[in-house]
Amino acid sequence: MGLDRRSFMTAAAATAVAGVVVSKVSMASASAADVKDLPRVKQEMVAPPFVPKHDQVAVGGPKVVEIRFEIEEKKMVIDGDGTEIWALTFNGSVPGPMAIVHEGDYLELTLVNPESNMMEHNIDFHAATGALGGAGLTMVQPGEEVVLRFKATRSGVFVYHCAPGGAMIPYHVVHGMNGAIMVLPRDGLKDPQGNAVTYDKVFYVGEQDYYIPKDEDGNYKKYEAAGDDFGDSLEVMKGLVPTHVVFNGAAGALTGDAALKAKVGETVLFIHAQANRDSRPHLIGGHGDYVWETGSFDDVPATNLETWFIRGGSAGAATYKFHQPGVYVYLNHNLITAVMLGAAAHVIVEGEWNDDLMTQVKKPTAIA
Ligand SMILES: [Cu+2]
Repeated sequence: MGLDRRSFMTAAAATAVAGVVVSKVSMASASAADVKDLPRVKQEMVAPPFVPKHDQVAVGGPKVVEIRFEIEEKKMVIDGDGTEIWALTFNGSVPGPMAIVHEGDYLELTLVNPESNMMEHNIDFHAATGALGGAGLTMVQPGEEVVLRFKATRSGVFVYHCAPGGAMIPYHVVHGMNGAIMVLPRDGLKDPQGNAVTYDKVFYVGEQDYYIPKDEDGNYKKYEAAGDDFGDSLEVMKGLVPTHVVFNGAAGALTGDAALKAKVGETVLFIHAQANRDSRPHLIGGHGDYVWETGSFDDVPATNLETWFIRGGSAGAATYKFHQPGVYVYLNHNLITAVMLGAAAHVIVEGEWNDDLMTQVKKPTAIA
């Protein structure tokens, strides 16, 4: 059964992608010799909501930044009721890990599809130019690996996702196979007046919509292996109504013991990625001080936003300096999506309360 399933998954995707096969004839770049001379650094990937150590302002000239993604098809529980999905992941997390480079650097990815997987996969970097964002050059069968290098010519935060062709594209994306990278301007982020904007920490939030099939009794179905839900999933997906919309893989993944933590006076850069569906990030009790809503750091940031918009298939970034302690909720301000489907996180902020900014003048008492 395993082999049959694998050949079905492979054949379906191969047929769909046949029309967009990329010629490998002209791949030698004019600047290949120059790239060979650049310094190389390995960037260790960390699981979201955290991001790799990085310089906010580039030190030295362009580099080749090497990263490694190992594809993992794994069963994940996505809510408090034990609902399962056979997730398709980069490095085992939803979203996949964030790489950070500077404009002018090269990102060199080794994409590994272990023999134990069922399906073929690839990667489309929205930050990259050509070959379907790299998807045409990175298709790997189980048991294969591939190396792709692209030059980061545009600064901003950008989605990446698997795109193996046809219906497999949305299927893989709504099974978790997406993430974001950040390409910083070499001289760092700037406010509208051109002054430096710096941050103390980054929270990387990947919003994920899931479409879990139900049985005749209305219970979410469970499957034995990755890909077994293909037909059922497509039926739910076609309705465009997600059963779950969550941050970082599962409802509650960033609340309770896993809540994000900050201090009064700290500036946090929130990066919000949504590979498939529109979103409206909002920080209850706070604001977006500087917001690169479209994700482009080449654009002047918006300021003082209450809620911002993330187009499906993009990532955006916002800074906020915390002024008050307490528990903040960071959510999709479609409140049905946040409260009933799962798209909410908590930020626990420590520090001194400022009575001038807010005070409870009189506690609730009986109406006089
Ligand atoms: Cu995939």
